[in-house]
Amino acid sequence: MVVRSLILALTVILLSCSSNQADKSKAQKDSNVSEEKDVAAESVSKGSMIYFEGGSFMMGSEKGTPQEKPTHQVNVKSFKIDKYPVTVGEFRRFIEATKYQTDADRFGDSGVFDFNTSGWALVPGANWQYPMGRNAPKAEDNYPVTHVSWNDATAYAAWAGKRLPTEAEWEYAARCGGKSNSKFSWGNELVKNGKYMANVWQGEDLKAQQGADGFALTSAVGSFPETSCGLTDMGGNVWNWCADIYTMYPGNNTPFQHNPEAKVIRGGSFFFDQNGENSYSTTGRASNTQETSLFNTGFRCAEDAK
Ligand SMILES: [Ca+2]
Repeated sequence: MVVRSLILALTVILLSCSSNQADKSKAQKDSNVSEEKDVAAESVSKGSMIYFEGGSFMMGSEKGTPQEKPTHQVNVKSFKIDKYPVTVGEFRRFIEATKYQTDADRFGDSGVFDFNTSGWALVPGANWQYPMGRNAPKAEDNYPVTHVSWNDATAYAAWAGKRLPTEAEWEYAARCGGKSNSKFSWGNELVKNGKYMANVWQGEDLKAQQGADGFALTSAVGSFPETSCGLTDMGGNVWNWCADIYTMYPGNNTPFQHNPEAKVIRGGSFFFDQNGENSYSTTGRASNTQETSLFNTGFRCAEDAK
């Protein structure tokens, strides 16, 4: 709860910083993206996508957090989704081709959890290249890009000729075409034969010692075993933005403040979450406002199957 409150507080701060600049910058960004779209078609590999035949499945869970209820039937059309989260190296090509300015760069800071003060901080200069701020090392190219807002992720996807997955597509993929009822995308156990299956937070609180899974922060994409459908990082490492506005499922009457700027995030991350294991399950769900960028949130892309 503490962390959620801090995230919300952070979101408010980010929103209050946005003011009128947002519209101006958005227009500028849209212009950049459309001008450079032709470049993208040739320079971005589409080789690392996994195809899923469309179908219907029961989305959600009766065993998870209240917002995962109720299970309900959903139909998805055939689609492809990135095998890996978008990497720092891939995002760099987008920035270099389009001169796109991320929301974090526009604000001049981004959300990092300060482990010394045990609080979220808007760190000046933190961005996709410097996930822990300018006084810390640059991110390596094969790591998932972070400090990208939903706006940034959507702009990248458009440039790449792709789009963000819907929340239903993300879960359908995590459940291997809707067929798996395992808690996690890789199975039911977090640790198999003494090895962690994902980069997640160890322990019950923020003070817990980290590193048993090999990583205190993000990990290079694909560092952990693939799911049976060939996807990686579908739980832990970084949250994945989805296309949808966050809302309760049909039939869920939990009091809820609708906010069209609150977008779905899926998959959990390396960082502590109040929902623990449920944050990186196949059905776990959360949200952030679309201008929010954090050190533990990235994305992957999808596209319609031709
Ligand atoms: Ca870890």
